Amino acid sequence: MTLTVKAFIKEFKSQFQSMYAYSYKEGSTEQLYNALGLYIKNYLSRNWKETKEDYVENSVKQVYYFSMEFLPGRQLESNAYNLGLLDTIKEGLNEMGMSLEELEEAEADPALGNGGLGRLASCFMDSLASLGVPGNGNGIRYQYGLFKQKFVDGYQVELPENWLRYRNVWETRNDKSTCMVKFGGNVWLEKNHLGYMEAKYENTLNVLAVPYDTPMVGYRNNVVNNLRLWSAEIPVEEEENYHTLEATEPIKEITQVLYPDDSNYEGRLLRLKQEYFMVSAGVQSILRHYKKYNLPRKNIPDKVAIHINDTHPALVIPEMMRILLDEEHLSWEQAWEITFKTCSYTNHTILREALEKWPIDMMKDLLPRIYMIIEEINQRFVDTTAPIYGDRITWQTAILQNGVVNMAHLAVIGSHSINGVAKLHTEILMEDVLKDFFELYPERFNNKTNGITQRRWMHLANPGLTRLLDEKIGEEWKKNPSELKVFKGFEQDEKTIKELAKVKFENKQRLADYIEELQGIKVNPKAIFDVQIKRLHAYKRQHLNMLHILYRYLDIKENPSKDFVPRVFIFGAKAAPSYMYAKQIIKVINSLAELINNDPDVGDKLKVVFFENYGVSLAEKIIPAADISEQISLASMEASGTSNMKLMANGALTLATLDGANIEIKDFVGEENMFIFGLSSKEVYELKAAGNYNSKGIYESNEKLRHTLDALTNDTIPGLNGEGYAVFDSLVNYNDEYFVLKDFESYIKAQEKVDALYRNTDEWTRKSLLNIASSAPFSADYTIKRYADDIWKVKQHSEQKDSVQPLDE
Ligand code: GL4
Repeated sequence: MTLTVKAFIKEFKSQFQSMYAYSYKEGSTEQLYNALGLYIKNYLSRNWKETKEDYVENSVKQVYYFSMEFLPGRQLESNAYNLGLLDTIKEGLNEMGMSLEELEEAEADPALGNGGLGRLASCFMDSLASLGVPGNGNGIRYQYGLFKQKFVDGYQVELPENWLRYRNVWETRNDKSTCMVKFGGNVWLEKNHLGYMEAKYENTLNVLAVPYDTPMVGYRNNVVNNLRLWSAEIPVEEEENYHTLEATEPIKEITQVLYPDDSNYEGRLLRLKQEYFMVSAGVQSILRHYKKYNLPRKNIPDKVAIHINDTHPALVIPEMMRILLDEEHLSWEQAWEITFKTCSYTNHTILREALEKWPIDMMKDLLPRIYMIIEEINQRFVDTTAPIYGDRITWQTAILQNGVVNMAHLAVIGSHSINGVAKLHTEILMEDVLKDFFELYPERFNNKTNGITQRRWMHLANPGLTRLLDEKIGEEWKKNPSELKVFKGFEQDEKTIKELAKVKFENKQRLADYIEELQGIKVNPKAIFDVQIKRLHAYKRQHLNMLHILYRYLDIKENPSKDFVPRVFIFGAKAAPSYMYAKQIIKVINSLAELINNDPDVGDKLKVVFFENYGVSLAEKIIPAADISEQISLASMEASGTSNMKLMANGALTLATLDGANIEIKDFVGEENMFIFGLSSKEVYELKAAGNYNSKGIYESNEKLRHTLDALTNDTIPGLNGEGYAVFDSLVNYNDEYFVLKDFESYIKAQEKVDALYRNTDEWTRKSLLNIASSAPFSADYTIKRYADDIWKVKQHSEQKDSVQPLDE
């Protein structure tokens, strides 16, 4: 039944009144938002319930995506949209004198992740539901999300992100489904009266895991899947043992705060607690739910797939073994076969410093039973592998090495599938990072290039473009993104080109207004909007971008009469709080921005905008307005990237190294429709192997570069306190780990090509059109379809079964 505007108004008013006992006319924005959110949640609750029941009644196989991070973004508009209610609600609100945009600003943007990895998990949740794939998320309900970033004098300052301060209307606390998670103490095995070995525990810390469930709404298909986030509490029956507030700390802290770094592994006890807490609660609740299917335990892999999102949840493997051995009393061989067939693992990074390795002593103390099981997994692995492949490879691939538990090795040994997140990344895993494992288990390796949901990143973020596409190619692309290719047919259509340029201009105007409102900087919407939005990390090379800006600034100062194409450089980036170098780069960019934005000689030719607190909501504002997508990581370092896909889908032209998914972007849109520069991954490997890179030599021999670098240390940029020196030093005196200087020249040339092309608006827009039309392969719907078919073996289970056609690549 469709909802009418009239019915919506009536129901909304009564919803509001039942919550606050006064008229909506008196409500604050927060209250109105809460009422609307709960109204939508009530509306979808029937589908939510029926989806759950349907899965059990039909004994369908379900996938559980285990991830320490999710970045869902605001859910009001997206839920209303997927339910098909958006227009009705907008109209109804307008009639009552409100606007959806205004209410939406009251919604917290749950920052329960660091960046790409967490956002990918949420794009996947959206696609699972929209494809009608029975899929669940499993994660942590952090009380504090990723810190709120502020700039004070250009320096990053971190503030707590208390996203739960006001109520979270989307979640449902589910006290019926709690689990108990045990830490520490002593453990031993004992025969029970039935003759089974049983694990006995004493002096454990018992933590109650309470699930909070959030609906994941499919796109117009009546499917509502579940995202389950766990919160740590004191078990009710043990409350009397906790006399002081202080005594409750060890429990409360487990789900208090997200670790703010995804590029660097910290061997901290609390993080290990978080990982096991989430894993144990998740696996327990899955196996409990499986009992509803009334099937033998050996059939678990036919009904359950567990996905390990990076190594953080890799303890799923020993935890599942523990339950099957100690509680279900299966033999090791039976338990191992079930576990191995159930689990699959994605690697998301080749950064060595991000690969988790837990000290054995820490693991033993915190998780004694789990450690025993890991030891046995390791022993059995060594015993079977050594006679066939020899000692060297066995030693290199063992789980226990040099006093640590190597989590990637555990994940690989215990999973039937191992995948990377872009073609190049998977190749690097096979040839370098996990080379030995590729020799042992070639059949387990596969690639699954990342994807994004067009629903959030096009339909909702860019209504202007969406309208234009609907008008030109019909609405089919919304269900079948591959239909976007039809838009290519308009490449030579002058009218369409003009209309597309107009859409982009309006988006830029809107962002320009927002920038002025937020930062007081006036930017010219006719300038090139050049965007780099991602975590701040040396390998992503925001400092290469910065050097180009500095170079350009000096050029403007020295050649006042030269004809420059106006440019606005836009950054969004958080640095891990302990990552000093990244923070120094932020400070340099901010001080440079201050100088440039206030220099009357520069005017409209150049502006630099660094947004504070980059996150999903900001990305939705920036991406539709971008002309240039900066994807300039050192080749081989960025596993995939996903902002590259979002920006392309919104018509930005990609300025990139041949790294991560940039390579696939090139394959789909063609080299002539983007700007490629820099070393290839092969060249990077060769240069590293040769060991003769000499950044100082480049500095000394390249006049342009020297001039630019010197400006970091000669007081050209006011307000710096040594940060310019720090960057200079790392690049010139410490041999430039990420080959910034090596790629500088070719980056500058690529930037000149950008300027030249932008002078020809039609030609630029034509390329922009081709980018949009070629972006379909990056739909997360396709990515999820491939995971579902190849790895999880789960089927689309809804009326919309055939909604996703296979992609003809
Ligand atoms: C990341 C990669 O750095 C990024 O390239 C990739 O797109 C993302 C999702 O696969 O995963 N790995 C880690 S760790 N954090 C990321 O964002």
